[in-house]
Amino acid sequence: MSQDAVPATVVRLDAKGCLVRLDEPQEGLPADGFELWCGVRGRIHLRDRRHQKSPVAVGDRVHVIRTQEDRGAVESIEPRRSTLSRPAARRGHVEHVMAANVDRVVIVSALLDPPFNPALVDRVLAVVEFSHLEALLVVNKMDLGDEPPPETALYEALGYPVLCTSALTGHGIEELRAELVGRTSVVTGHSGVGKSSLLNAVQSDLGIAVGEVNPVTGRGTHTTTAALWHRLEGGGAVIDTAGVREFGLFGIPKRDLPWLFKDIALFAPDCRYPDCSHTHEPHCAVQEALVEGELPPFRFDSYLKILESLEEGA
Ligand SMILES: Nc1nc2c(ncn2[C@@H]2O[C@H](COP(=O)(O)OP(=O)(O)OP(=O)(O)O)[C@@H](O)[C@H]2O)c(=O)[nH]1
Ligand SMILES: [Mg+2]
Ligand SMILES: [Zn+2]
Repeated sequence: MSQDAVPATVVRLDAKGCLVRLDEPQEGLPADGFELWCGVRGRIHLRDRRHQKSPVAVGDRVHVIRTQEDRGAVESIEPRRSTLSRPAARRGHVEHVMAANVDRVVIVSALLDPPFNPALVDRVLAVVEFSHLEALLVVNKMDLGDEPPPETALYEALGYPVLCTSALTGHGIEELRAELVGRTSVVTGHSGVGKSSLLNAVQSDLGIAVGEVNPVTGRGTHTTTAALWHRLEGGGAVIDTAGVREFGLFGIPKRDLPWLFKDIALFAPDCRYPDCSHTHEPHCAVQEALVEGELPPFRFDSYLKILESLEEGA
């Protein structure tokens, strides 16, 4: 590493390169000396190019040098302590690291508009477990009804905290702020559930663009198009991401899946076959739990859908 390389965090990526936030300000740069657009040095580019969508990810800790007045270069990337990944669009074998060095994944749903979708929550939870991250479930738009969706009681029973919010009325925002400050979180969920609106409510100077929900399709309009890292007052950071249609699972072997569903993992040790897939085998404790009403059908449905989508031995 060259002598004058300075530490920074990657805050956004685009075709031109990456925008970093320097730990210490330097004269003549935007955002009071903190922001610098950087290219990525050739040898970093060559690193694992076949398997990674981009050599750097939002949230990466890097060292950069200033190559011009308003331009720099990423010299090195520190090892990541964690990642949230999904398969790259149209190239399923390539890893798209949505966020690096995060502690927690905030899974945002809406009570309505768009409707609550436990299948998406279950997919993200499986990735959270696989990646050894923490989860926080947020049900936003609580101003549109009285009761949270019934599934949330089950998630709480499994040990996943659930927070009900309204970015519109401010309900639950103080609690959300308390959950975010002091850690690094990445926020995910369908388009239009209010991810960006919630972050604006938590910290008014973020000024993130928000968009309408399409009244015909009931879906969001994909307003946030790329992941963006924001520093929080009081410490910590949050990465807002583009709304997902479906959350793909990257690098999860089929045989691991039952263990990523905390409730299925509870019954699975009592199955006759240690490699039971819980789909057709005799003496399957998971199937028995389903019949006895001890395992909610929606969770088993989510498990089956994911299992079908995972390639054998992938
Ligand atoms: N009624 C109600 N509407 C909300 C609430 N939060 C956000 N909205 C509205 O929902 C729409 C989508 O909000 P966004 O914050 O852009 O949603 P997003 O999840 O960031 O969407 P993408 O960036 O497309 O992924 C906007 O019209 C918001 O005003 C809420 O708590 N209640
Ligand atoms: Mg958004
Ligand atoms: Zn079984």
